[in-house]
Amino acid sequence: FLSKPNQLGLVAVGFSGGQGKPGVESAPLALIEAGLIDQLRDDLGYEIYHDEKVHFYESILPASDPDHRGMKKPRTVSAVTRQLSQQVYDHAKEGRLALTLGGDHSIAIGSISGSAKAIRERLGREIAVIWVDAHADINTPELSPSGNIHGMPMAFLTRLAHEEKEDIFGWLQDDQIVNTRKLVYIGLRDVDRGEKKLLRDNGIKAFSMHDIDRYGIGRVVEMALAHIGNDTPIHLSFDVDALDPQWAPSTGTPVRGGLTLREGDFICECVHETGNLVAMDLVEVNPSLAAPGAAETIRTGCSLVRSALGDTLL
Ligand code: 6HN
Ligand code: MN
Ligand code: MN
Ligand code: MN
Repeated sequence: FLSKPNQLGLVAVGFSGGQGKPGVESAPLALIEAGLIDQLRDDLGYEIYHDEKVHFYESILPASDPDHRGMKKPRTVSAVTRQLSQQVYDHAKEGRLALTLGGDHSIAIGSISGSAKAIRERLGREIAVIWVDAHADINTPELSPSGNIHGMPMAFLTRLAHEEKEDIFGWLQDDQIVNTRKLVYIGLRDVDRGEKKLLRDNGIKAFSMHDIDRYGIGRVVEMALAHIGNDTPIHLSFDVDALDPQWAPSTGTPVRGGLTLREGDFICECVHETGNLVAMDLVEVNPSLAAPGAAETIRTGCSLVRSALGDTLL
């Protein structure tokens, strides 16, 4: 599905407004300083399209941003993701693989809406989303226990949550929306009550840590890929907290009992092997949390991205 399989469009998103803990905005620079871009260019042979900056979107942030339907910083997250949507769209429409380095997971509202629209226009196809996370991030504003929008992106992206106000995600158009049948989760272990009901009522496919223990990661990935179909463009949205805190301690909402580094890399490798990857997010690395583990978490993040882009296969 990539018309230029060798070209990678990178967007570095220094954004933390989808949750309350500062520090996650510094992850893109930390990943780049750890050598990620050089590795993708020199070791994996990608031609990298990058504007050489981390975006903080200062000039488009609203002056005042009161809560709305319980959401915290709704206009800020909306404005940033709307801009990011265009940035990812611009890469994906050129046939490049679009890599978004976050930032908290609210930014997936931008990256996924952008790739969904570009793939529809370029190929007339719906994308599938593989969401690897300890959390389902599909709370509607009313269901959310926290009001943090990083727990809501899949609700807005599937229209399970909808808001008319243009400046609070009302900008999301039909061609930017994801079909619930094309969404699959891997790694879940901390899903809110309301989210569980949403997943059940809408028949959304989800593989929890329990499923991974039962079937093994190999069969789980096989089943996940079978669910979306073997001829479907894939957007991989990878929250580093899917991994056990042992491998990724520096993240805002760590949950014990997660994936090993190898299981995480394995998921990414299998997605790469399909040849259908069109976009990836790597989010929720927060170097200022559990600071002694920050270097390890950054290394983990780099490893996941490299694996999804074709490293480690012989
Ligand atoms: N993430 N379900 C919780 C909430 O506040 O909605 C946690 C969300 C975590 C989000 O890790 O990207
Ligand atoms: Mn950039
Ligand atoms: Mn997440
Ligand atoms: Mn998470």
